[in-house]
Amino acid sequence: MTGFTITYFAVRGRCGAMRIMLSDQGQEWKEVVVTFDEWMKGDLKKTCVFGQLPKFEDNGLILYQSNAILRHLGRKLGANGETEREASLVDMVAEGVEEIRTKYLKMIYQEYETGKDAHIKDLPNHFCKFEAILVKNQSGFLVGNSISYADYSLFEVLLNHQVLSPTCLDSFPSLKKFVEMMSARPKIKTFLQSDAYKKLPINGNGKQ
Ligand SMILES: N[C@@H](CCC(=O)N[C@@H](CS)C(=O)NCC(=O)O)C(=O)O
Repeated sequence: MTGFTITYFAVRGRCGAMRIMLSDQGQEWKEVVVTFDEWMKGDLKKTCVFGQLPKFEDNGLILYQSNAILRHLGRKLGANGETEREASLVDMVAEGVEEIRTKYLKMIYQEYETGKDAHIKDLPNHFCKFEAILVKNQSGFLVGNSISYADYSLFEVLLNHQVLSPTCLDSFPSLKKFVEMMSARPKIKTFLQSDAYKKLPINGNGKQ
């Protein structure tokens, strides 16, 4: 077994994509769950490089920043494009995914009541870019012919958006197919049906 440990709150949040990725890649990992009360004591926060979680440990290497963790796993597990050129493209599309995630999280945590409708209305402006990437690439993945950390990241963002707005992918057949394809990967299917996944809320404030 590898020595992966995720330290995080009892939510999917910023660990959603990495857990899906680890599952699909057949990896095992340990979870250290931090309660709100524990976090508020401040001792753990002080030890975190950026004062936030998740914290990820890989055999003595300690990482913060969820996207750096995804990239680390991409490189380590061979889900980072098949060439240096593809790796750069994977980083590019992953940054595009991060723009949607950041916007989503801002809406969820800061303006759910006032900003939800506008967020949903604006989704096509973002989704059309990923639809075009998938149409152009043809393999079903965002870059090249193999799965990358960017695919897991996009998949997780789309799953969350389907909860927010169940019809949000209706005008995007390739994105819809992408979600179906990712959901049908046997290890992802098992993980999404597991209690470990289902018991966790998507976000820390109960909004989704
Ligand atoms: N850019 C960071 C953001 C991490 C982040 O926002 N962490 C939140 C939980 S999702 C946190 O630790 N909140 C508690 C705090 O800031 O005190 C990442 O991607 O890992």
